[in-house]
Amino acid sequence: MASTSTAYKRSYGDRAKAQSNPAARALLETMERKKTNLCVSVDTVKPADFLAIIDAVGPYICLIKTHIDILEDFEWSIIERLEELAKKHDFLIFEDRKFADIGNTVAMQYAAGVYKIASWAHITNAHPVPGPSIVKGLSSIGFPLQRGLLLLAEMSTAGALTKGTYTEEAVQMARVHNDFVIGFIAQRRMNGIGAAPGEAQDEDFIILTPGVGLEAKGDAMGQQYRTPREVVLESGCDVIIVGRGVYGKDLSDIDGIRARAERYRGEGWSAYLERIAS
Ligand code: 6AU
Repeated sequence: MASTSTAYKRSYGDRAKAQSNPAARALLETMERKKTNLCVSVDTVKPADFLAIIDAVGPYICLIKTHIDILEDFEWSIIERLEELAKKHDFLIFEDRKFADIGNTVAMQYAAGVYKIASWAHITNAHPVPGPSIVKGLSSIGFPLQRGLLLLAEMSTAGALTKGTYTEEAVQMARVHNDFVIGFIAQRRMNGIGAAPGEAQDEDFIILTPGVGLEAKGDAMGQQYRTPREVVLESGCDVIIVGRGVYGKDLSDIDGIRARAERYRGEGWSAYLERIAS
């Protein structure tokens, strides 16, 4: 059913105050402070490109999104450099790991292995497909470290199975664990979905939305793009996640990358201003 919560019409800074999870609060505060709802997804293979792009887009973003397992020649110094850049430019780190296994396994994948994700990523995400045990497993590691989790309630790709009761049950799962689950990867506002009338009136999940592009409508592999305005103003999402729209085809064109980050930041922020003014 439709949401009665109007949290999404309030300012990010105002919403930060009501968040109990430290990662959620820090994200919303960063958005307010830096006046940006842009998250750049740096899906590059070479560590040098990865770090150069992050340094270039840093001033325009609230969050950097990584796929750490894409990097060639991974070494721990990349994480140290990433953390230095996060401090220098004042942004948070989101590892897009998309955990999808039983609680016991994901707890180990999150804490240990090559990447030790929980030790550096403020936010990570998981598919709700295994049921609540995945949240319990990840929370056993991440909650004590003040991390936050996003559930993938909807995907951006054509033909995605994340719809109907699947999406509804993802929201119910988050509601039960809302100390650790801070929001969703989704294409629209999720507050109130599946709740009984009168319930969940004040809930305020943060919605991070991929599938954002100003030039293309999609790619050759099922990705679908909407504009920042459609996503933030019309669908009530909070953070726009942009990958190729920002880093483009020529990873050495740092000026172009910086200019595109600035453009997406402007588009996302003006859509947000229009939303809270309405
Ligand atoms: O802007 P793009 O298309 O270059 O990149 C979009 C990024 C990629 C995807 O792995 C990710 O967003 N993504 C996700 C996430 C963030 O979980 C979910 C989804 O439904 N679609 C999607 O593209 O790094």
